Amino acid sequence: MTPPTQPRRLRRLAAATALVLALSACANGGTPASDGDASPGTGTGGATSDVQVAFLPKNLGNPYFDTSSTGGREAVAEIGGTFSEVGPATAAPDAQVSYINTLTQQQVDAIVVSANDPAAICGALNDAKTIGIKVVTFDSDTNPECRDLFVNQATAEGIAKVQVDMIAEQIGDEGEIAILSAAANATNQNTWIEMMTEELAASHPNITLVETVYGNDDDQTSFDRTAGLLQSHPNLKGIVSPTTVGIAAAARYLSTSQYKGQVAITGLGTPNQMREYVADGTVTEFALWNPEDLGYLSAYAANALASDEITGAEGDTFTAGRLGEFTVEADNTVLLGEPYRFNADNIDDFDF
Ligand code: RAM
Repeated sequence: MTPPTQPRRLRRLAAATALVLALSACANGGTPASDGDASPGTGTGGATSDVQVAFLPKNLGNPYFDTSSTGGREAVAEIGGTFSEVGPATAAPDAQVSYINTLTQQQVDAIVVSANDPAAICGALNDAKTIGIKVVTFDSDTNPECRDLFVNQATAEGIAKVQVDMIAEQIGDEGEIAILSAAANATNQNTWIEMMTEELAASHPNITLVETVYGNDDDQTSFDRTAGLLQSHPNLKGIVSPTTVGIAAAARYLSTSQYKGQVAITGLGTPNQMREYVADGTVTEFALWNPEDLGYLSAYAANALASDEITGAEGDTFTAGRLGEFTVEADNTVLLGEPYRFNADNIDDFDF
């Protein structure tokens, strides 16, 4: 990493020294897989900077986060900074704490994190903020006071509604459904589930949500939970999985089972993971946004904060390279767009 020569780093040096000494006794997070310094950028998002941006997904090994990191890496290269990614193996509530502590010791300029729990990482993030590190949540938020900005992939209402609409269409708007979620504490899935439940009650009186189970964004656990749902609920007509890991595991289970074509599976998935199950008729339609754009936007937001271009206040504007200009909305939130539906007619137009 480059030596701390920028004014923002000098400003926080004294505070950092004390905190880093304290943290060094307890931190055992991984060393980031740094890309090293990129050449000064040619991005369209404004001035170049040597910003150090660290991405911290819910867990490693999830193609969704591999894609968001691809976007983050692209943006940081355009800016001329240094990109790194670290993360835990499992999506447990406090599994990210040690990684945040290590990033704080290393005095990166910004941490871009998808939270496994709204509160469990707040202490570590507050330590980072104390020494001037900017904190951007993306994909799955913390409590608002723990970060400077949340980059939201789409409105929670929109994400909930598209999933309810799809399952209603696929089961003829009646019968039993279940939800296969990610980790039980995940901020994003829990927000969407709450809104899906409200939307079902308000607009789909003949659909009954019989159970919600948690696959922890782990492929095997999600596969086993799918089997359990089908055994426990013989009249099940559909499963909604608001996680790319869950929907792919459930589709894989269904595709070789007696339930293929009988029990619908929809929710949020990546086209590359779902392609074979759309092709073989297991899956009719699912939705998502572009995770690469989400990571790209999040990295530009992190740089805008770290370079003091914005503070993250409502009404602040910044340019995110090829995605153009964004305005910070209420609750220090930046919105990427709206969810998009994928089906046999369009899935081959996408590669992520
Ligand atoms: C999984 C993760 C992520 C979520 C997507 C839809 O990859 O749980 O947080 O946004 O699914």
